[in-house]
Amino acid sequence: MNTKAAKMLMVAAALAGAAHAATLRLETIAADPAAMMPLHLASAAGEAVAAMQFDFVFSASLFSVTGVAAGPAATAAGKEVQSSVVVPGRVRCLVAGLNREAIPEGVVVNFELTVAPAAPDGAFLVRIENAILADPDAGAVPSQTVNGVILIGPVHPHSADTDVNWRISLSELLRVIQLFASREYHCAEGTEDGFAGGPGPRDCPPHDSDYGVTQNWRIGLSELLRLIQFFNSRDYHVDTSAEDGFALGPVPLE
Ligand SMILES: [Ca+2]
Ligand SMILES: [Ca+2]
Repeated sequence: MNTKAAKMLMVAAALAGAAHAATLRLETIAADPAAMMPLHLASAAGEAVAAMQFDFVFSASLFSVTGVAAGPAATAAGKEVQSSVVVPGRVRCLVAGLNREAIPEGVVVNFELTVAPAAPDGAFLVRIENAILADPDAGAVPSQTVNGVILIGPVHPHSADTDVNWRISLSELLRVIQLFASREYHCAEGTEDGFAGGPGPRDCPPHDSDYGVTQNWRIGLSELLRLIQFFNSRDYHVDTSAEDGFALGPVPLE
């Protein structure tokens, strides 16, 4: 390897390391008509986070935040949460304390949300923006964020999306190809998606890749091709007007 290539590799390694020092992650939760959205902190080994500031962003026409409370991870480190509404749909939060304690991994903040009475059924994005994380010496800790999704009404993530990240991964696609190849499938508690190949009980809602007029406890070729579209499009979202209940593209804010 020449020196230039080695240098580039070192820079790439440093960037890769820095990009994942800490993660702030929201969840996919159902709201009917209120819900608690937890914000999780996960840190790379040895990376201490002593304080943080961020904006919690959501659609002001769909939701209101009725409470912002410190989670167990913040409380364990003696931190308090202060919040203020910057504009409707944007709550700025500060998690800090008069100490140098590192916040352990876990739930840092719980957001109490209420759904507006006129909100339509669907799945809608909530996210963290402008995150600033600090170590005990007030040095910046690089962070990444994972969006949350709030489900309103009888909607759900696609059966194939077993890790519920609103993307169909290769392994999730391969799982459905397995069901496709086994000709028919049935309900099976305890499996990754609640189904198994072959004949058996059909006492659960069918797989989302088996839908519409071709809902027959078999994954057909056109049904499989639909999932391959989702796999190729990076992400998918709920679309209550679509035949299978889903569409290509990211989860909308409203
Ligand atoms: Ca997934
Ligand atoms: Ca079918």
